[in-house]
Amino acid sequence: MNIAMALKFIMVIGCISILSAAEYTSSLFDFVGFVNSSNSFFSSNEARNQLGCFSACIGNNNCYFFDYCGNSKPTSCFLYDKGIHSPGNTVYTKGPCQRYKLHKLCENEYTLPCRCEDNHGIERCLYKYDCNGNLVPLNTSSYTFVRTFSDGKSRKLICNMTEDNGGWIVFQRRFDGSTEFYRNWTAYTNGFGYIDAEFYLGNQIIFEITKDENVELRVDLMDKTGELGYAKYSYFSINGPEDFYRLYVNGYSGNAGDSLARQNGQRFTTFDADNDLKAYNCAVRFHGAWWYKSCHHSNLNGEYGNDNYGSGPNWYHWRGHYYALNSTRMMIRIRRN
Ligand SMILES: [Ca+2]
Repeated sequence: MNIAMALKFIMVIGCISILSAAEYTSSLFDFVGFVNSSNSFFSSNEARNQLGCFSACIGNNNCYFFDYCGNSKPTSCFLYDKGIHSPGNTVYTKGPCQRYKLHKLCENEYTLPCRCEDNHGIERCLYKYDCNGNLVPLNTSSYTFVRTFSDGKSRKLICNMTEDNGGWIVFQRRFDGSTEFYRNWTAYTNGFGYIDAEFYLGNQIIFEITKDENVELRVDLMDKTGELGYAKYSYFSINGPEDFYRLYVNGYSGNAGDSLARQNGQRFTTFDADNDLKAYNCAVRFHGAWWYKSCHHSNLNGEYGNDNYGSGPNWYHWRGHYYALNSTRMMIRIRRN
């Protein structure tokens, strides 16, 4: 074994020691299904167990799939690449082998976890993006940072590094009702509140952060019993002030329901700036400030603790219009791939 090989071996083993076998299955590999192993593999090993097979695949830079055949004697492990040695697609509910597929490469995908890569002797395994686009270790904590915007003011921003692989800039947060959210157009343009308490970052700030980027949105909710819900959108943008910060979202996923669909394509309205489609001002009627249409399925800037129809911080598809949520958080992430 030469020195380069020895180093690589040590790095691979180092990577493996971080996770248990079970964690490997869920974090580094997707279970594809049961198969009859095909003969297109490029490498085969005797593997005493699944972990041995995981390790064999991780340790081989060409491996993207493997079949672990626990019933054959000796138990064996077949490795496949992404090219001519790719496995077939026939998957059964039962079969002699279990097929696993490796997740995407970290260099190409912002979504982690990722494969261990030996890049000119530098291990690039188990990194994630922070809010400034830097690759940082997976265990990096949330942090605050300062950025200056077009109004000349510096603002402290929260980078959430723990939720959903991190890299999220938080732009709205409520959890105790200590900050007044019934505010005018100027307040919602420039932001208000305190970064370590409740706040709204400001539509102009959100616009400036996101205008030249591909951005996703995450909305986190907590009800009165502490139950958590979320809604994630793979596409988020808002227009500039000339179009009253009109909202566009798409690509919903989550467990709280899509309560922004109705607000999609709408302009922002505050009590002193009626840009909604209703004869009256929806911000006044529902004590908030939002991308109202006529009027809303969500109202996260509504009055804290107000359970009257549509008036509290509502997320209609989760807890309805007569339910003020205890906590809300909205955050954006720039897609790095
Ligand atoms: Ca109106």
